[in-house]
Amino acid sequence: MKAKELINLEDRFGAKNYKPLDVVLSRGEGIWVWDVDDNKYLDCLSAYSAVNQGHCHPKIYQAMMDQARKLTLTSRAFRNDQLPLLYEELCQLTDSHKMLPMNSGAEAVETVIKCARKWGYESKGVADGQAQIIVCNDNFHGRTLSIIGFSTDENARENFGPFTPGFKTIPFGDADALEQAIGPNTVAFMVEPVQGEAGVIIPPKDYLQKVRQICTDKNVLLILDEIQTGLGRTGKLLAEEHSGIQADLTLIGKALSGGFYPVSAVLSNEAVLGLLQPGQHGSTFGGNPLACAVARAALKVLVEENMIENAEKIGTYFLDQLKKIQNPAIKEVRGIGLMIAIELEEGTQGGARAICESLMKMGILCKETHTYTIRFAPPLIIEKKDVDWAVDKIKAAFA
Ligand code: IF1
Repeated sequence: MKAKELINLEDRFGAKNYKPLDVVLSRGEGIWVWDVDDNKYLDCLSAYSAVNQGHCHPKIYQAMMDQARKLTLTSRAFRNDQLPLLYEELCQLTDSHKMLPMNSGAEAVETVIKCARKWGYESKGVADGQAQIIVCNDNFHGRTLSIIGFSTDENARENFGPFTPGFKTIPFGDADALEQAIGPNTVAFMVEPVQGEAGVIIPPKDYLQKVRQICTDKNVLLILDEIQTGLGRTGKLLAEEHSGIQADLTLIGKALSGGFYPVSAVLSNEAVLGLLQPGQHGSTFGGNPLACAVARAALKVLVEENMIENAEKIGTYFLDQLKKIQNPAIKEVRGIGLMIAIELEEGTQGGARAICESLMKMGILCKETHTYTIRFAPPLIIEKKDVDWAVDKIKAAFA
């Protein structure tokens, strides 16, 4: 079927909760994707960092096929032979004491909210129903009701209320604001190490260290949402490593499956996840053997094929090359690892969307965030020659 017909079907039968570029993809391999007319594109979005390992990685594919032939789903009413291995491998890799498997990122966030509240009541001694969690302005943690309830993006919230109480927002990157906001009922502070949706906003260098100290001093859990920043995207396995700290609870998702399957997880120290008792949380698909086999392979290739080191090295190179582009429309180029953004001057004709549209015509797929920011987040296996090719095109798109 031709692109136009497929787009028409989508417009007719689909909810319009997205405004995708009009490119209809049908195939992917590594850093490349192809549309239905066989045009080839460099993927500079990586499915919002879910395909860090590259499209259709053959080893993840093989693990998925092998497992799909044997056993896909048992429910957690029974045990399976993959989950314990994922537990062990992931906890060892991330230096965690325990993990809890879910499916989507938003589910991991919901899970951590439940766990943090439970810890607040049972360990910290907060009075029933009073637990408060502090989050940041311009946060992005997902789309469920409780999560959008503490979003500061009006478009994400409008007409979806009433919302879950118990959240307070403070400015991002401001450790003093955290210190002031913490009260006796505060159980946790949840933050993205680098804000993704907000436009790749990197906090001050000592921010996470300060935040860690404040949380420790005030007996408040530090929750890092590494669903986007984790698993190599910023040039470290977890972005917290840039600051030399450890969160009490860490959320990962997206690239945990290399894009094959929705898999997410809450990582924690013993104290928090250890509080959950049978019947208090779960999911039909969470921890299923297919998901676990896929996640095990996705983690293995990420480490064994040195994708994390590559993200650091090529990310630095990509950022340097982009910084060299001279154009009055460019306000700032910023990034960490392969999480990079170009912010345009306010009022630039057509905004970031126009640049994304031109880049698409030149064979690069990327996505604007807000009106004036373009994000570049290719799979972590991208090489220098591909970056050189891309930078030439990006230069041309600005010219
Ligand atoms: C969409 C952004 C990326 C996330 C963090 C939790 C979740 C996400 C830090 C929820 C999800 C996505 C979802 C996607 C757009 C996207 C995104 F632009 F909104 F910020 F990646 F850049 N925490 N991020 O970034 O995970 O439930 O989706 O699995 O279309 O909403 P999810």
